[in-house]
Amino acid sequence: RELFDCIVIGAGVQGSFTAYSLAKRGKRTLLLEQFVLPHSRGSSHGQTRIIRKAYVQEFYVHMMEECYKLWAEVEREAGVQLYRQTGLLVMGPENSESYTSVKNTLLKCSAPTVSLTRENFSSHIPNMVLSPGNGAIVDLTGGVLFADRALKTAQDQFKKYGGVLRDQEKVVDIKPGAVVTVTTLAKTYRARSVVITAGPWANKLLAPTGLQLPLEVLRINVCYWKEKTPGSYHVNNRFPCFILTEREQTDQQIYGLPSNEYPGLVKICLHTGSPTDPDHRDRQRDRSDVDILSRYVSCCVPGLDPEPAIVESCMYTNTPDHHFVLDRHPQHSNIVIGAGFSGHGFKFGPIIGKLLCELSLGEVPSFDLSPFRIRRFEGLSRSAL
Ligand code: PYC
Repeated sequence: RELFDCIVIGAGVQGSFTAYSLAKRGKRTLLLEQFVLPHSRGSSHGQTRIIRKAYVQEFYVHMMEECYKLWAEVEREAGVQLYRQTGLLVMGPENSESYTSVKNTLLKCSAPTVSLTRENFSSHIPNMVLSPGNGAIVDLTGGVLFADRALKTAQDQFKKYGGVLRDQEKVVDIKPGAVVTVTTLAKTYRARSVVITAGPWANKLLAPTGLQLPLEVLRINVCYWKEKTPGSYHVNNRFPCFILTEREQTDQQIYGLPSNEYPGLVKICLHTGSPTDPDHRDRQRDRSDVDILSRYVSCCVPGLDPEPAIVESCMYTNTPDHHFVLDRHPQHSNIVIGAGFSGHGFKFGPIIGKLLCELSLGEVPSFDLSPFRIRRFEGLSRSAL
């Protein structure tokens, strides 16, 4: 039976970019996906995502500095546009930790920004209201990633580099060893290393390897709101992406993107949801976030109808600290795990792919991965989370 250098399990954005990085480096790589591609059953579907440098932690800003270059490299290589710069408007209570930390980190990292005042806010952002007591700063590097197109591009480039992509092949067993054996519902494969990038299914796949991570899977309501005047929030009208760092003294964030995928509809969502099982996502029907969003839209985005026109769903896989897991398996160093992207991983796809590729080849990773180690969860019991 053929021996692969690496098998990547899960063809979402992180797995697809990992497989792409491996194949680009000439490694014999198999990318496995449980569903028929493309699909909307995981966390990588939809036409758009936000890309930004605006973060509290400097390490994310530094990763994004490299990642913008990698996105541009993929765009050049494939001859497609994946990123559109719109700016990212960051708003939050002026003296709150959440807002001031993002602002200070942007300034400390010399990211290009424009600070807005209450006086000039509406001349820059005509169709939004800055809540009383809130500050506003624009991360000029922020913008929209064309998500579906990015995912397909990573997979197409992977195949161009000689990679093998098999969809509709659910993995049912992983046997660790110097050569790892991966069994799907269709076949058994062997590889020198395995990368698990299975999103909400990570713990189900890790079970046979004796590891469980403290991951919480949430179902997210992805809400689209109708413009009262067509085009007023369109990307061509220079409406930016935005993030509200906290809402009414809760740590809940709200984010929005200019209208793009559905003509006349703007995506505005709460950056959280309700616990779910990824195999039965649609049994979770909590819509309390929609009420919170309706109130926000009616007061702060007055050019939109305050009832969502479309509600789709997606999933987040959260770690307790909302930082990613990018590490080797503690007992089996040739099994590498990329998990827990906690609803903010898409924009990092190309750099995460590069790092997971380096880990799977036994190399020293090109970024300090200490914030992303599995060891940080020691002492946390999974049931307590
Ligand atoms: O990381 O910017 C982000 C984001 C926005 C919505 C979900 N994630």
